[in-house]
Amino acid sequence: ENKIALLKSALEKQVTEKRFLHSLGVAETAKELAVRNGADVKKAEIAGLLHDFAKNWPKEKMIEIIVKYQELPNDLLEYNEELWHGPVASIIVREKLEITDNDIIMAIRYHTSGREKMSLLEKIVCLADYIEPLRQYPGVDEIRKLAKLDLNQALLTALDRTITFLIQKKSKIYPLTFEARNSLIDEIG
Ligand code: DGI
Ligand code: FE
Ligand code: FE
Ligand code: FE
Repeated sequence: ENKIALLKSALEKQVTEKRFLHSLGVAETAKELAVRNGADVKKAEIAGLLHDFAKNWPKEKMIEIIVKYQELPNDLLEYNEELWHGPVASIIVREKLEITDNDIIMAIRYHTSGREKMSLLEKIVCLADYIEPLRQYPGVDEIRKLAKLDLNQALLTALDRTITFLIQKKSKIYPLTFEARNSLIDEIG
């Protein structure tokens, strides 16, 4: 409805065309996953739509927000800058777009890193980001298939892929990503 339309036009001004189309895909996919897994469909749509709101921001502007808001861990700055835009967006949507729902804010905040004991909405947004229709990488179709069967298994496979990819690149890995993975394995049992 109207609120979503307003959020879409706000997003369109912040990100590239490509990133905007990706965000629309994540919103749609998050809605589908919410229906299938019994989550709040409206919250999934809003979090999916806004998850990459700060993706195209300059590095300096992101650092400013991370330093200013103590609720964001400063240790983020010691890791890949790809990890910064979710935490930054989680602050900006609250301050500038009046998103007050904490489930939405946390799903945006942790969409890249994941974390221990992720909420259902956090899992949905994180997974939707991996499998929205415009995403292409080796193995994406397997994760899309798994997502129709088992949210936790699909997300575990997606995190495995990211961790493997980071190891191959000799990159550092943010500890929350390991915690997300360990925690999913415990949940799957
Ligand atoms: O913003 P998107 O491109 O849609 O996707 P994203 O927010 O999941 O960010 C993806 C990139 O972040 C991904 O290609 C891997 C990179 N990255 C760098 N360090 C880490 C990391 N991802 C995780 N999960 N953990 C890291 O430590
Ligand atoms: Fe992202
Ligand atoms: Fe801080
Ligand atoms: Fe994304």
